[in-house]
Amino acid sequence: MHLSPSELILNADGSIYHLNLLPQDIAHTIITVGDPDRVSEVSDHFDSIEIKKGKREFITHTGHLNGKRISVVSTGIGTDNIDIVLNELDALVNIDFDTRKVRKNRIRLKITRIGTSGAIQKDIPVNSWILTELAIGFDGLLHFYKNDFNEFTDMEDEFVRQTHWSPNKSRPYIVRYDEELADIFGSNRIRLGVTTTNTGFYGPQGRNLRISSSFEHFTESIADFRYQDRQITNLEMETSGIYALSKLLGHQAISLNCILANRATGEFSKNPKESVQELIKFALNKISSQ
Ligand code: R1P
Repeated sequence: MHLSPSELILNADGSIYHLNLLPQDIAHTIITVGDPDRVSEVSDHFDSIEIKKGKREFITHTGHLNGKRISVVSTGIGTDNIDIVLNELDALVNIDFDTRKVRKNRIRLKITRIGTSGAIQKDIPVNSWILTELAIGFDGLLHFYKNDFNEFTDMEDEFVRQTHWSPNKSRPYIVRYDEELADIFGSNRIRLGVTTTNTGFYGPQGRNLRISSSFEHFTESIADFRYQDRQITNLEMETSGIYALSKLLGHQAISLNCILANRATGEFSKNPKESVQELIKFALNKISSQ
């Protein structure tokens, strides 16, 4: 099928619409970060940088570390942006921009998110790191794509039941990490977690500044959720979208989050920059030695 100019939008130089990248600009090993300023905090560790491009919040640096070609891309905040970034990264490798047709031989990207997040269990210290084994999406992005995800229907139903999830809200969906990619990050500093992703930072994460969240005691309620031996560890705004679209598109993805806040104890990291920097160094070391 030939994709029309309104569906596959290319800029005048042939680059993809939002990311502003040409197919040759990205590596097959990708790191995503939320904050555009975090891109250079990652690429500062590269041995060499070959490309620096960007548009809006989507900044990309591609370079080499220990002989490995790596692209670091900022997604900005939220799964609405993840929809753009994942589809455009996939188009860069799996759609021929000249013929506007999907390529027969698909490329599988390895995608690692290095993000920040808030813990909801008291025993998870600030500045610790969580690798998301299961992502629970409250964002609804998956529901806009045809899918046959049913591995976690029972856990989703149980979540809805235990938390009295309102039918006015999108049904939570659960997606698992890529185990093979996760294996490279083995370390006793990493805790495997169940991460919830939501569409906002205040009401959608149970924060009440001047207006109240419609879900009273939100963090306490989801912290109390139990399914077999699982409990929810942390909250952020991208992981479920990354896992869902990676699975649908055939890419491998994992999400690492540095815990900056603990919502149960009310603490916030005193050294967030250093803490994230340590996670970046850890992740780069593992990724570049593969
Ligand atoms: C909110 O402050 C942002 O920080 C977290 C959330 O997921 C959200 O994007 O992640 P990043 O630091 O990766 O952006």
